[in-house]
Amino acid sequence: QSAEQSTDALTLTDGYVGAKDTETSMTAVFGELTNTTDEDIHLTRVTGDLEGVYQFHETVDGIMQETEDGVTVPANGSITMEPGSNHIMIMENNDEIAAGDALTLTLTAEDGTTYEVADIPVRVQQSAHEDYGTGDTDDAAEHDEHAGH
Ligand SMILES: [Cu+2]
Repeated sequence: QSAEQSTDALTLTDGYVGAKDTETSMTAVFGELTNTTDEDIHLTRVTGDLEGVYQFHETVDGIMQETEDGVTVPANGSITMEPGSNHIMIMENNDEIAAGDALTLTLTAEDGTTYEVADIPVRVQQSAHEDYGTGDTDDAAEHDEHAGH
């Protein structure tokens, strides 16, 4: 009666969590999520052992948003989560998440099966997750600064 738990069906390759300090309340999880089974896995829920609210996100026209219906990892296939594209968002976290820390994710499928992905390392990212977008705001700010001279 309790949901089946599987650890081998879904694997995360090159997975990492973006490091952050206490000034930022959000970060994200990236990597290649691979389905080793012969059936699609439709994930509808994600939680983790670091504090926060977890969501599946996608990026549409440079703006990230929660996906409407979780994420489907195709049978014997994979999805790539990377900055500027799909990712698992961690929000409302006010702790420092630093290199050396690790995250365990619990992914829950539509049918109730849970998949645990343990020991995802925290890594300092080259460019901040929230940097992508149109860049319009940055440009405007820069222009204003120059206008003052
Ligand atoms: Cu996001």
